[in-house]
Amino acid sequence: MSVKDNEYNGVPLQWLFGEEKPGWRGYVEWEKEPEKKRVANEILKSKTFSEIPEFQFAPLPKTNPILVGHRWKEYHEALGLKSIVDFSWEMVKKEKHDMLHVLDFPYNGETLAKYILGDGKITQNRHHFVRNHGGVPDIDPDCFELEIGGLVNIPVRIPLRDLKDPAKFPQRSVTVTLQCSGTRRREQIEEYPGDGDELINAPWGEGAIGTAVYRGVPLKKVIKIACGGKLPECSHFEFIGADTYFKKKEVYNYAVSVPWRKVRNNEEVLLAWEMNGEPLPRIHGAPLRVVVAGYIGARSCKWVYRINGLSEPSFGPVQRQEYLYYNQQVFPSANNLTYPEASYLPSKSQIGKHNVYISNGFSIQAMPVSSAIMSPKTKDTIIHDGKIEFKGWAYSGNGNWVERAEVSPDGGHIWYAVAPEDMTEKYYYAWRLWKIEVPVDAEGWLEFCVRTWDSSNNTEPTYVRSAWNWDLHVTSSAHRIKIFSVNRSKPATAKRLKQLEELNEPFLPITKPLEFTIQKFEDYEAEYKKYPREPLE
Ligand SMILES: Nc1nc2c(c(=O)[nH]1)N[C@H]1C(S)=C(S)[C@@H](COP(=O)(O)O)O[C@H]1N2
Ligand SMILES: [Mo]
Repeated sequence: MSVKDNEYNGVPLQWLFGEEKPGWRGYVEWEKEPEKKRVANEILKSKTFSEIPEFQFAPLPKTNPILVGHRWKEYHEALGLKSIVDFSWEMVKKEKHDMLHVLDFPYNGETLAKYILGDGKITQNRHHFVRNHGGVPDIDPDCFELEIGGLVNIPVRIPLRDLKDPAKFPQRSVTVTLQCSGTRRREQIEEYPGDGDELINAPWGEGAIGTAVYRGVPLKKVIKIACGGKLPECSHFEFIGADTYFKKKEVYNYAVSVPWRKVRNNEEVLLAWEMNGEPLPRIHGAPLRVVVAGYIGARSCKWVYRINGLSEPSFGPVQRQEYLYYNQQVFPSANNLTYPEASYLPSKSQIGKHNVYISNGFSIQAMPVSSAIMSPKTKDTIIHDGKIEFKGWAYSGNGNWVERAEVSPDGGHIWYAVAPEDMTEKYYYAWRLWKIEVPVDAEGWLEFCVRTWDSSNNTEPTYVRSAWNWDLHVTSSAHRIKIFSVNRSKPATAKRLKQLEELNEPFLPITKPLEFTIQKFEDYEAEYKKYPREPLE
């Protein structure tokens, strides 16, 4: 083999991995082209790439983008696909506004707290979070067709205009919260760095969640009307995206699957081309994406161009090797077994991250109940009059709706429930935004947390560690913040603030020492006489 820049055995890379079909830029077919895949893997394995930056033991940089995706850019460049990298960033600039860029490529961006709260129950498209594992393909909707095959009665190709024709397929709009299962992963990283495989690209805070009204056709109807139904042995539907996915220096198309039981529910699995009444943005999967209501975001495949009926879950690494929920500590019964004799049964696996097998994790499909405080922010100083207002989101997956959100002023013993009128309306598949004023007496650093109850009476674990897992997914423990309370309803505090104002001395930041003497000597002496420091004898 000879690999030179832009050439493999003398063949230009653009011939090997160039435009697949007219109007389909940035899409390379890997799953149906084993030879192409083999060549790409050979090229990738022959090269060295930038190290992944270490940020887990150190705090995350305060830059925006927080992280720069050198490695994924280099993977694309090695295959002559740099134009995908450039196009993807162009789409960020064109379709997104004022995001927290967690990683520039593959692009991962969080919605800022001010928009989660300010946009209301529906997040504006330009503010909605984005989670990409690769580049953004550039597919002309007029050239687009969806292929459906595998275990269905009639394999078909459906042009987008037919799919969008209401005379052919009935349409539906559904209000759906998409949440990345990595949301709030940062809390796990900060406390227990070094675990998890996938988090290097997405050290999410609380903003990897958003709600939109998607319009499209239920997948169930398409299978029934166009394919004449599924075959009896078909139990999963696989979705394949046009983007390129890299795993351990091998290429794939993004592939995931959901069970037929899920698809059977018309409003739960939609093939969507519209988001909040506008054409689906490219960065969110145009021309066509899957929206799986109530499941982790990862199943809502963007740029979907092929759907396969299968007798078991997809073999795509996203489905089989990632988005798994591992044991925290497991039975040490297999300590004396060595690889490859070690049993892969979870009950025989060993303690420690380094001993884990992929087979130890179960696949995360439905989202659990979770919530976050979006205002105030941790480490804020709040000057108040005996009450502090908190605002945030609360969501539960699997068609469970949010019944109640509660804020605790003492780390999780006492809970104040949000009044029903202070929550946005209930939806089966969407969050509720909430606000509450909590009475606060004490001053100084206080810890507050939120938890939510859903319609199945599920609630959240109290501490991060209670639900910590090796893959750092589903951080669903009560979200905690520390704030510095300054209670102006206390006469002494009101007086001190007034005094500072008169002296033109700023109170913030609280780390700044006061300039003036805090007690007059005469007052101190009078107090001292009343309550002497020393014993009488
Ligand atoms: N084709 C494809 N689909 C994808 C992804 C991807 O990288 N490629 N990311 C998934 C993940 S992990 C999430 S959380 C959601 C995010 O959807 P959004 O970017 O529209 O918010 O898309 C999912 N669908
Ligand atoms: Mo995700």
